[in-house]
Amino acid sequence: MNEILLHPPKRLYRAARFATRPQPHSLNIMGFGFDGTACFRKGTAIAPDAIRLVASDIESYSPYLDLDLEEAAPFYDLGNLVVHNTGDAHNDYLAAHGRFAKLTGSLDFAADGIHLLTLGGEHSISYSAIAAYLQAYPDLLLLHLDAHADLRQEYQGYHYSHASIIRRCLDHFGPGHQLLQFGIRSGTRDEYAWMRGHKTLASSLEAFVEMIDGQPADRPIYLTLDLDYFDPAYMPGTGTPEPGGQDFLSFVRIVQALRRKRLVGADVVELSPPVDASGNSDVFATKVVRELILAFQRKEDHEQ
Ligand SMILES: [Mn+2]
Repeated sequence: MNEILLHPPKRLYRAARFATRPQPHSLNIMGFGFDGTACFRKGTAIAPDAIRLVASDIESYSPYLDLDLEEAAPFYDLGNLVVHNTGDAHNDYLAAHGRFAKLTGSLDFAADGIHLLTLGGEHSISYSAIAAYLQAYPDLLLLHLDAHADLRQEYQGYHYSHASIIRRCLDHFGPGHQLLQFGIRSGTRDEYAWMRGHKTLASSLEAFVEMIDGQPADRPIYLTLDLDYFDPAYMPGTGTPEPGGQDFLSFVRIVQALRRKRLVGADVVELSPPVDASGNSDVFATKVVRELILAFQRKEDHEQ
């Protein structure tokens, strides 16, 4: 009997079509609600369905991009990867990662034009998709928006921890791969020394957007977005909030720059709906996801 890899969502993402495996030359949304290594405040496991629920109620039109989900190129909702949170975080993650690999293993991400937008879950889930993209694209640019450097070798005994996700991705880096980070405002002295040494951390929004603008138009870009990139004043519903963060309009600037480039994959992680009982964080995160879905609609040179 074939193992069940995905559960259909209770409700489809607004305007999306249902599919049971990633569709070529299209954007595919998939929930990955693993939160086993979360150390402080859990709850990200239910974020994918919380975002789908809010997406039904907010505007489908983005005034920032002048695009509407209802008029966008067809995109798909694959539902949620089967995840068990038994308390044995290491093996739970490896099992879920194995299901992701089974789901995507036969696909050629580059040749088939597989565009994945993964909704976490805690940040460790990003590893599954990023490792696949690094393998598919030897010149991938990895953009990392986060409050935390996530460069630890391991954290609290976990090799695949939310606090070591970028380190795990670096394990797969080849000579053509590149990491650029923005929003980081928390880490160890060693992590900061590494970022300075490798010049991965942009010093300002303007510098970060310039770095995107300066990329070749056909270079594949993957964006991993930990929602604690945003200031907790706007986005309190995350496990590890950090003051001094960015606002929504900073993200709009980044998305506008990305639309002129070649975004091939992305993930949005660390929304924890139970942490913010007002529900405002769910709405904020869903607006972020809307902009990101629309960012996959590439802006051609002839468009103003
Ligand atoms: Mn973080």
